[in-house]
Amino acid sequence: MPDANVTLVQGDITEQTVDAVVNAANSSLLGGGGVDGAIHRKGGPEILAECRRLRDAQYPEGLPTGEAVATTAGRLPARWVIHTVGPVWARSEDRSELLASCYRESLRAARGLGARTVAFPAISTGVYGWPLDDGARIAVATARREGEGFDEVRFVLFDERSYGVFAAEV
Ligand code: AR6
Repeated sequence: MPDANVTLVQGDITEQTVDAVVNAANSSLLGGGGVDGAIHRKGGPEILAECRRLRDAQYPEGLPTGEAVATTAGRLPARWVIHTVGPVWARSEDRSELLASCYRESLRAARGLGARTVAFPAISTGVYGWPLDDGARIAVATARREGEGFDEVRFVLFDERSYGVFAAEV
């Protein structure tokens, strides 16, 4: 089976000209720091308004960890933002399947929208504390396995260190 076209860039997820960018959100869908803060700041209030509507209509208890849902991308150069909730890292419990699920469900949502190109940040590796090397391994393996049919599945790494760790997996 041919691998998906998995690529890497060092940069800012909010500047990617792709069909869909993925947001490392939290279950409230109401914004936060890191990638989430940057996406809402640059994308403008339309994204938050749609998140609120989705939350009220479909996720009154919040979006569960490992699931994904799409909104407009507002003023970002992408067409859609796909919000997914990564697991918080825990030493006592293996939550790898939930992290893989974020990538898989985001790609499924992207496919449903007709997206051909998708950009991901390194989900859970910031505020949620996931070790970067393990997060990179799960991210790349899942994108390869689940990304068939996309023109490009791009990982966008904010700094040189995370770029280097992902590069070792690709
Ligand atoms: N573009 C690309 N990558 C970025 C950017 C950016 N603009 N900003 C940070 N990163 P995080 P999480 C990297 O914390 O760990 C929020 O408050 C960052 O260096 O954004 O899934 C949410 O609301 C790190 O490697 O996401 C949640 O509460 C990676 O993106 C919580 O944080 C992910 O870091 C989610 O935590």
